[in-house]
Amino acid sequence: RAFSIATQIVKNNEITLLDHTFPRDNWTNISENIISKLGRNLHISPYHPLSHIRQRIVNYIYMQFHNRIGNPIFSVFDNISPIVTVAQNFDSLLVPENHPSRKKSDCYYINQNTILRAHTTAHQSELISMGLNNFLIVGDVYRKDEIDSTHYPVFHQADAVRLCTAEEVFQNVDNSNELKLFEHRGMETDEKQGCHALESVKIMEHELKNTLVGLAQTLFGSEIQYRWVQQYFPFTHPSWELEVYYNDQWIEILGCGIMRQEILQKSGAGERIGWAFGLGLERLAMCLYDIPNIRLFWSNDTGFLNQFKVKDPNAAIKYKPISVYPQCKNDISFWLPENKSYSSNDFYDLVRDIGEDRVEQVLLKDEYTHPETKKISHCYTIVYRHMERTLSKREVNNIHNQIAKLANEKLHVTIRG
Ligand code: FA5
Ligand code: MG
Repeated sequence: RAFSIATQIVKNNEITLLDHTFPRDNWTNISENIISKLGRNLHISPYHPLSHIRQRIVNYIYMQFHNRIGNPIFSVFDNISPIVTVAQNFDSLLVPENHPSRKKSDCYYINQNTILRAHTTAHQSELISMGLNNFLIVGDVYRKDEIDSTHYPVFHQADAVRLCTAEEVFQNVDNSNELKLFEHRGMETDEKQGCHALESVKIMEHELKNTLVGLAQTLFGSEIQYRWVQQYFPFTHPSWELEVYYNDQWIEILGCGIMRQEILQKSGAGERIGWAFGLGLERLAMCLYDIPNIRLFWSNDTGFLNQFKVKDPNAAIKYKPISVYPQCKNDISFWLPENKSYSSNDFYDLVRDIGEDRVEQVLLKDEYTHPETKKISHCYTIVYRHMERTLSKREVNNIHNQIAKLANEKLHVTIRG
């Protein structure tokens, strides 16, 4: 699997992340551990549970919003660098200068002007400035936070923005000419911003909430219990959080609201009204797959990853806890017999026979045909792990050698090297 590992080169007063070099200053507070997470891109790694969730959200939004000939109207951005300016992450979203979310103790600063985004909302105003009206942003976000089974300093979010003209907002209303998006000299209330006409806000709120309840039902089933909770965000008003009842508790899955008109105005879309939401992928995945600890998403352990190795992102998967004892991987390569049939399944059977439950996984790693002799070679990785104890290197080697010996005798393969 190819993923690029971020490199840190500490030279004088510089820091290099994802191939870009930044000056350090007294705001720099990014740690080695965080740096090692840059570029992992779990949300677009094939078969990763977070990637399945991303795909399900994208599919849902594509299905809900399409044009007359059925093409999706949302653009999806899932590969924007998490390195953003402080202006993108906060100022563009009207977060006040003294807001606690800006604190050094809450964010990872690269320097005073540059930060690892704390939410994918950081990109919304620049994408609006580019002329986009309907888009999704999915990516990794970074926050200094407690570390327990549901918190991790890196997690993943999906943000959506939808901007509508008056014609779009009132398209299903008869005699809609009297209805307006905006109101002059209006007052801000709990229900709306001063500049907005209540009728346009209510229609947008309705579409937003319907979309999100539909998403929750698509993921969790149509019987899922949910509730809306009033919330405050500097960049939306009114604002809400959606909570779902799962495993005997209410879980906050997302924040959303009617976008502050000032953001649209500054980004050249002042004639439209917009809604936005932001949700956490880990939280959804932990509920859907019964994943007990958020750290597992970062596991390279095939015992974890292989449980999600399905093509269909909608597949119902329930995670089965893997043994806590360490894995030991050992490769075996052999030439297949020339005049006899061979099937990998026979080999798997033989491995199971000898290794019993000390083998967790066997993977066909490589297949190769010799250009001249046309002989075929297979290479397998055997993953050893006992459920109740740590296997010694010697014990693993004994099993491995016996597998090689019996594969040669019974399957007529020729062990290489
Ligand atoms: C935000 O980040 C807003 N940007 C969301 C938003 C976007 C609101 C657009 C309005 C319009 P919040 O900090 O609540 O809000 O995080 C959003 C979601 O991310 C949460 O509902 C939760 O699902 C997830 N989340 C937040 N913190 C964590 C964490 N430490 N670990 C895992 N998931 C988290
Ligand atoms: Mg929240």
